[in-house]
Amino acid sequence: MPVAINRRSFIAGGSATALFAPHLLRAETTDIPIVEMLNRHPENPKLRSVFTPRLLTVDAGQSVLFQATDNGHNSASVKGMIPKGAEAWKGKIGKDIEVTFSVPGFYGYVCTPHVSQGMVGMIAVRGDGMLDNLNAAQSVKHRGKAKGIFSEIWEEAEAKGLLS
Ligand SMILES: [Cu+2]
Repeated sequence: MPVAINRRSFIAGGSATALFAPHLLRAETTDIPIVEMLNRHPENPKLRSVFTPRLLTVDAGQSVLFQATDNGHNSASVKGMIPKGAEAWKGKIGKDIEVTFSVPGFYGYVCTPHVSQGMVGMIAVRGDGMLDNLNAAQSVKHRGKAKGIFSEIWEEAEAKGLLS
């Protein structure tokens, strides 16, 4: 499961809380799942430039935080790989970005500088009409290693029963 932190309490808690009880910053949780942007995969350091987890399932209306744990990465939705009516996003390099997923379906995204090295991921958003953009999303062509990684992600999604 992704790690979740309570960013609201971080802000609301202010510096006094941070000074006296820094552990509290990580102790509370919310339901905001996190996708980390990393230079190396935590379990397989040979894998460079990865989103972890690269496939995440949420419910419609939930937000996801793409966290710039390592520098030099971003998260940007792929044209043709998000549902109709959904908003595209493009994070700044090295910055966190929080995205709310209102429309059910499959959202493919990439790291702009590392897409050809296979730094890609997907958010599967559960809800009515989730499968509506499946064919369109799977039909998008990819370059370099992105092609193979997206294939693996679709296989993972299939194995999790998300595609039927
Ligand atoms: Cu990257």
